[in-house]
Amino acid sequence: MNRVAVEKKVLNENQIMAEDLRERYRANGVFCLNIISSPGSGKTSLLERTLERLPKETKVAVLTGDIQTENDAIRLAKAGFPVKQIVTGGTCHLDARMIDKHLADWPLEALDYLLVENVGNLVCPSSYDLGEHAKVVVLSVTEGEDKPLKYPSIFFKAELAIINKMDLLPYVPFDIAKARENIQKVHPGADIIEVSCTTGEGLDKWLTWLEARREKAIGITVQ
Ligand SMILES: Nc1nc2c(ncn2[C@@H]2O[C@H](COP(=O)(O)OP(=O)(O)O)[C@@H](O)[C@H]2O)c(=O)[nH]1
Ligand SMILES: [Mg+2]
Repeated sequence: MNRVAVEKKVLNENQIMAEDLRERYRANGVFCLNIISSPGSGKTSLLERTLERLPKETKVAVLTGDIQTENDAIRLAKAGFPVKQIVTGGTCHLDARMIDKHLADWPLEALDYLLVENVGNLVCPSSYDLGEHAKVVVLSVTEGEDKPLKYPSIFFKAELAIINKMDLLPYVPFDIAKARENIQKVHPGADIIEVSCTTGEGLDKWLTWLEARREKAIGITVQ
């Protein structure tokens, strides 16, 4: 079998599992987000700030993927919500089977939100459906405003682009207008929110987006 055929087979198998997960999320009223970025853009930081800000009664759980180490799960568990690390052991993305396996002992009916931090990579994770309601891409101002043009697939597939590390904008040659323009070029109409996980700037907007998107997906008003 050649490489293309194998890749197609793997992606088809993933799609079947992703549809199964999607149906289970629907049946249990779970809203699932798949958060993708390069290593170091601030996915874990965004999740840390999100968990700190969500009301304690929110039924949220986090799955965080990495090639090695449990570091991110240790950071995220501090907020007191259920967190599991998925160590891929070399694989550059999460797939639907990994999600299914790590959800095995979590009762989905007890969850409102399932937030998934993908492995740091702008290429591979974009090809793997995890049954999520939406993908979110994080781009930080230290990465260059050209990245949406270089990695169009993930910027096209993500409903929301978060531009992080806005506190560093005065110190780096990052053209924010151009970054917005480049995101819109590959994904006309994409939502864009500028944040700093360090200063907290923009995080209210992100949390408002998160709640509204869940309401849209689940069809109920979150209190
Ligand atoms: N200055 C600044 N640093 C940030 C911000 N968000 C994250 N960082 C730092 O960037 C590094 C990588 O963040 P992390 O959340 O681990 O990124 P991940 O690899 O995408 O999960 C850490 O040292 C964070 O403290 C931000 O908004 N501003
Ligand atoms: Mg991380």
